[in-house]
Amino acid sequence: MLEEIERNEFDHNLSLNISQKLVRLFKKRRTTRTYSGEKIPEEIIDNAIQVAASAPSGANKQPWLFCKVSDPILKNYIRVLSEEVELDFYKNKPNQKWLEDLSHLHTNEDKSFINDASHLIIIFYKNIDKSNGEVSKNYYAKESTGIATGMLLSSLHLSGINSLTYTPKNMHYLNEALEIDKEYRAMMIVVAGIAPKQYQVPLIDKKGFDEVCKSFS
Ligand code: IYR
Repeated sequence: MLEEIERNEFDHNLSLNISQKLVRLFKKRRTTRTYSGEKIPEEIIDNAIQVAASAPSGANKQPWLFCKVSDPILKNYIRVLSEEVELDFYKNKPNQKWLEDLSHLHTNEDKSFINDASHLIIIFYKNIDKSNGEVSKNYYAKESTGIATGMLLSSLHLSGINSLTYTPKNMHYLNEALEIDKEYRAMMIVVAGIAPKQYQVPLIDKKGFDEVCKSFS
């Protein structure tokens, strides 16, 4: 399929065929919260990051930074810090409504997936760039980085890698753990790895096409 796309000419039937295949493939993507410990080749992660970094961005400022972590000691350190934040979220300062909304996912403060996943890809963005002695603004930095994150997830999925978009409520600790300048804000931890063979995803529904699309043709 990818070889055909590379031809770069619009062909009605080919495009239709590919778009149908993509619907089938993307409907199969499910968030994975348990990992087998299997290592993913570094090049697959690097390629997914290259796909993400090709995303469009406001004024082409490319406001993102992708930190990939596979070192077990650093992953464990990030797990310990993440679980502190999650303990506040679930136990010490709970927001009952939020917890109710999450209950069907059976999540809790245990973040063992951080150890078991092959890689963490920690995504940062910055609104202001002060790197060349000048101050320049990054337009739509968060939106642009959101687009890049979607492309990263798509690339991982099409490469056969399972993933999780992990968003602890407060992510400042990631700057400290990775020694990343404070002008960068952490947006998300993309957890990437391989699910255990018997892994069962929670039963969830996606909205129907007519609920998410209004047509004005
Ligand atoms: N960060 C917590 C809670 C959580 C929040 C949302 I929004 C989710 O979609 C899932 C979980 C956790 O990861 O457990």
